[in-house]
Amino acid sequence: MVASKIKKTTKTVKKKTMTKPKTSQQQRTKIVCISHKEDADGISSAALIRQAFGGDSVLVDYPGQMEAIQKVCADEKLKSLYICDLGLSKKNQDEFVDLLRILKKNHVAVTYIDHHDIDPKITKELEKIKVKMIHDINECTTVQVYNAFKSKLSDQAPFIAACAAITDYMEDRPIGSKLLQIYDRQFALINATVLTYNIVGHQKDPDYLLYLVEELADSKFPHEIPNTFEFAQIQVEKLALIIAKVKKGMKTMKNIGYMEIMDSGASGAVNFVLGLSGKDVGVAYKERVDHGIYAVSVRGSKSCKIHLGKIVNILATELGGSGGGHDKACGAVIPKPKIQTFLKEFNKKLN
Ligand SMILES: [Mn+2]
Repeated sequence: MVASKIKKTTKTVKKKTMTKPKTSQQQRTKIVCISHKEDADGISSAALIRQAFGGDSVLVDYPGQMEAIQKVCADEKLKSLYICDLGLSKKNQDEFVDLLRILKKNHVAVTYIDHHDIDPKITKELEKIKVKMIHDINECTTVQVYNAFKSKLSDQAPFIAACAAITDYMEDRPIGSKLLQIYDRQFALINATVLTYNIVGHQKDPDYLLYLVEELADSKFPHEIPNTFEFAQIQVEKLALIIAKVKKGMKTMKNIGYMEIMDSGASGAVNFVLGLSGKDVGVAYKERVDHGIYAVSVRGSKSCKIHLGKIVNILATELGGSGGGHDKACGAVIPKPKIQTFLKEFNKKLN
């Protein structure tokens, strides 16, 4: 359903750009950053882009990613677009290239900054149409944003980048570790964690997420934003309840621990599923009633040697969904009736 909706919009966009007279470059004034809304790396990337270039922030999750990009691309005032921390999958990568190709034809400047696994064929195509690519799988997105645009950023920016690196488990990478070294480790850890809990706990409050982006863009530290610690404390208490629920409701197959989550985010529970199952791979999934799909979170233990993001990308696409991400942390969107097949097949592929 989602796919057909998106296709329809693609057609309208193409039609518009072909039949209407081209908007001249002078009329294009808008700067927009589309970024990932579910974690500190996405929110912080949006904040640093805003600090460096101003403009509007559009925050999306994976199920809503293409629809949002569609909508922004159709804006005839768009002058410059930044896309941050949004990995591509087999399902959407071709459409993504097509959309950016239309933008480039209309002389919109496009910068794609990310660190998720990407099909080399897609990298080539994006470079061919002159999308500015900042892509390194070894540093989180915010660290790459900082590194590319530091001359336009404040003294607080490396701290925000270090916090994002921590929450993406990438604070041991060459640039990320240097940024973390500037600060006291505990000071960075508590700020990163408080920021993350405020983001996770406000997923259904888009205005608050935008407010966070604005505050961080305004050079505030997470601890300086009112009530963040109090809110984080409430989230910690909720997580403690999730631990008890995971202990009760988690199931296992040979290679995975898995659980359907009803009343919290799947990504908040998945690490407990991984840890408490004793397996090398944990899966948590939550129904998105409005879309008829499951949002799936997958995590691998340190001893897991398989690139989970690549497997999930292929399997999810085979099942009519989409997915992908990192070697030990990735996600998928799976059509509701296919979730059991997904679990069984995923378990098999891990043999
Ligand atoms: Mn990230």
